[in-house]
Amino acid sequence: MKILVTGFDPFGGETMNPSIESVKRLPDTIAEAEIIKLEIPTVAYKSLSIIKEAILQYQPDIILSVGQAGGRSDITIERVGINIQDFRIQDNEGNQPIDEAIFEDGPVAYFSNLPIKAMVHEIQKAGIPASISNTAGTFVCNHVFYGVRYMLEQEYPTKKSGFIHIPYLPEQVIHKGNIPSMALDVILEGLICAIRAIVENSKDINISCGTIC
Ligand code: PCA
Repeated sequence: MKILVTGFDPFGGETMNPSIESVKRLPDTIAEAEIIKLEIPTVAYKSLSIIKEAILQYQPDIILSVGQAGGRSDITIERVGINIQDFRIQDNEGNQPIDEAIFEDGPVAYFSNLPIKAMVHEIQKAGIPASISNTAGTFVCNHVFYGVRYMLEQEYPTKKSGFIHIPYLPEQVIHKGNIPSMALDVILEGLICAIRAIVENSKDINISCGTIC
């Protein structure tokens, strides 16, 4: 099995992005799956073209994207990407779409087709906080999550994809006040657990990770 794992470059005035920092430190093999690591720009559509080129080049079975969710306290496995872009800030090339569809002819949303509950469970088993998130936001992470699902549904229906958001690194929050962070080693271990769960669970497990408002 081949898994393409993507991480973003820094955005929004940050000098680092924990997603590419952790992705580039992943081992080359996890649970016998080959791990291909790719940096993508925090830029609408360009990020998707770069992922598409990598799919053509490496033919991965699974595409897992990782992004920074500053302010979240745990590793969150995203359940759903929505067909909207409503950027609160400009992306790294100055794009700021407001209430525009990502793909006009796409459905309103796509669910992840990775075993999201098994991923949460495996991370928690390692003593690392993790949960399901029901929103990937409306910025470039949601754009990539939705856009990759759209591409796979159209062109590679046997391939699977999903998205993980991770907290800030400790060094990013020194001057931010009361904002949570997670050490790089812990994030890295969490990602390895999530990828192991993907390899070992072709179907998801049946546990509740739901929320009541
Ligand atoms: N986080 C942003 C985009 C890039 C990243 O790492 C987001 O959550 O949309």
